[in-house]
Amino acid sequence: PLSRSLSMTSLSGVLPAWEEDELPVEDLLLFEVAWEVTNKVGGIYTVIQTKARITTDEWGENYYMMGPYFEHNFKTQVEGCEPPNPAIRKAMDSLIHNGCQVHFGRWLIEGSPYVILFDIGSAAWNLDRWKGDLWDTCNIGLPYHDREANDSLILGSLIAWFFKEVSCFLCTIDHLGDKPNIIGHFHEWQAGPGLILARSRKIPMATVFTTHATLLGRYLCAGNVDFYNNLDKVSGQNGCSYVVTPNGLNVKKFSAMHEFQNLHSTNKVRIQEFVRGHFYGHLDFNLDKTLFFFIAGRYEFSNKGADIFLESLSRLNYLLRVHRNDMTVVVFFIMPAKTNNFNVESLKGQAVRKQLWDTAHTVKEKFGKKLYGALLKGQIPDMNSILDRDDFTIMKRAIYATQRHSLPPVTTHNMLEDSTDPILSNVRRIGLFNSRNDRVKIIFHPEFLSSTSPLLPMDYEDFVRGCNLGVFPSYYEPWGYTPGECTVMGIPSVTTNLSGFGCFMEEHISDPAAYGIYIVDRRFRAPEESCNQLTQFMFSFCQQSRRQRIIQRNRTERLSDLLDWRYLGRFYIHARHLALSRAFPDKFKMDPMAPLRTEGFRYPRPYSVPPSPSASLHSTPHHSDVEDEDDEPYDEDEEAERDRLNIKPPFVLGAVPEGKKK
Ligand code: G6P
Ligand code: 1S3
Repeated sequence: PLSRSLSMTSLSGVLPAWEEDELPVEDLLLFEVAWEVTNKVGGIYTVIQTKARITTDEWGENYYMMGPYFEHNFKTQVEGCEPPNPAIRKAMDSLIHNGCQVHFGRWLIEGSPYVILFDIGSAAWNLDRWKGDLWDTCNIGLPYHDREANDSLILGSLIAWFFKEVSCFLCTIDHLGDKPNIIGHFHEWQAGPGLILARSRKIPMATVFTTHATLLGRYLCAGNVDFYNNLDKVSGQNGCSYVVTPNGLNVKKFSAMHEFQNLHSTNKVRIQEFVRGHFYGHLDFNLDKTLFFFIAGRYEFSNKGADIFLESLSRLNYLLRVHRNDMTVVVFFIMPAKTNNFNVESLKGQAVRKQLWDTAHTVKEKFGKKLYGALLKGQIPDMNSILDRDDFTIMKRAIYATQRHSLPPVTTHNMLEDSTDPILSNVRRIGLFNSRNDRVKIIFHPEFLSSTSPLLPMDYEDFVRGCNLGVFPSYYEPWGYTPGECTVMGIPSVTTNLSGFGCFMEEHISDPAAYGIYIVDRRFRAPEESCNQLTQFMFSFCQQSRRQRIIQRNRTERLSDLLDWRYLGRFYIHARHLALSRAFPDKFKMDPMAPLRTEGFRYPRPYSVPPSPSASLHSTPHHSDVEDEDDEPYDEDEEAERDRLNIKPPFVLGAVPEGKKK
């Protein structure tokens, strides 16, 4: 049989199971088009790359990704091979025969999907003609010098041409109307011309367009349109249907809770080492009572909420001081800006730390040998003479090297636009200069992290694991991967109800803060109130004991199933069903009574959190000021099991090829 029942059981036993008839993928070809296929620019790359595994699992050899060809990307990420499908070989040959370069291979990521990559440069000589075509068919004109728009038209024209060839070839082998149907799924405006041209040329295929709202959304939202609340009215005269497709991740589950907790611990030690160097000579705070917060992403100061974050940090600093709280918060800003390499002071800090370490090691070795020698003779060594004059000299020299006459720097790099940089300007305004009295310290690392850095040699994932809280109070964020990445690693984070992620979590979790998802209300509150709310979240976080943080991390990690593509992939499946039922209504029917419904499913408040809202702010079963308190028996697995039994959610989906219903 071409169709069998697809039963997506819940991953953890908590999430809703899902029953539906599978599409006859043997009779279909799925092409997904994006500028970021094998080409990392931003979040769309993460969508495409992490989703590949579940899509290839479902579609096997009938799934192809398409995008632009860049020699370096191809050489480093793709294994070239022959297309297994004759229709694709034929279509590629036709383009190649006409002077355009097309490359085929397997993308070396999980799932190893096939990729078809089009060389924009090789086809650029057609640009004027293709601009004319676009104008003639849909009255869309492109500005002469707009390189991005021109490239997207060339890619789109090549792709529409390719689809035309594939569909012609399929017609030639069609006997009894059994040729495979094509689905083209286009991501974001750069892939848009391909969709427009394919539709205007009436190529028989089902089409899906996903906006990640990087540009289209920004323009729509910039006007006076309440975009997200009026999606159904924005669809235009052709009557598109829409599905909101939350972004997932490829979740790596550990078999035991303590494994990801250990990763937090080991990576935190690495961050502590860096901090020891950065604050040399000013290390008058207890690293065991220091929390690491961070914000990371594209440097869009107010869109990403760095503005309200800084303001809230200034208030947090005040609160920690007046309450005589003994916690220190070191906050990292990881946002790339124009720089001229690391600054001397930051590099010197790490050199000084290393020198102190080497000195301690040398003295320890000598000390150890003398101690060992004495014990062999059956003696306890004289502690007053076990270290000699030379030992004291090298120790004193090392300590002298730690003297500094300036405060630990706020930024790790030489900034090219130091005086106008928005983060630095605001740091100057609020006066958070890493002085001794400040309980909140700032480190601005204006470059993405890398494990090969001489300063902070950690990749982003390890860094996130070592931190205590990610803070992403975005103002404009269609989805926002950063808090989701924290969640799947079991690290609590702050998000907002103006981000897709925040809205999704708000919808599906009864007490998000208890699970380590703090959602700042930037939609219905004035900026001043949002700022206070963010300050309060951070201050409450600082008041938790270590044990409470550990419990909260366990809960955060438990949400990761909700963000796994194995669960969220169903929204993409739904979109494809919908497109097929629109393009080929005789063959694919969509059951109107069975739309995809997500409402109704919610993670309940954790079993151990008292029902009062104020108590849940602390997100903890037993609030305490004592670090490492461990006197109350507490069974986290038991809590997880109770939560699981507490949930009975429904999930339905429909779009079933005619005659193939069960
Ligand atoms: C993990 C480790 C513990 C460590 C803790 C630190 O849970 O398993 O050994 O004490 O992290 O947590 P903290 O919230 O203080 O960084
Ligand atoms: C967009 O990238 P951005 O940072 O311009 O697409 C991402 C992937 O869908 C999304 O996570 C993000 O919110 C969007 O804004």
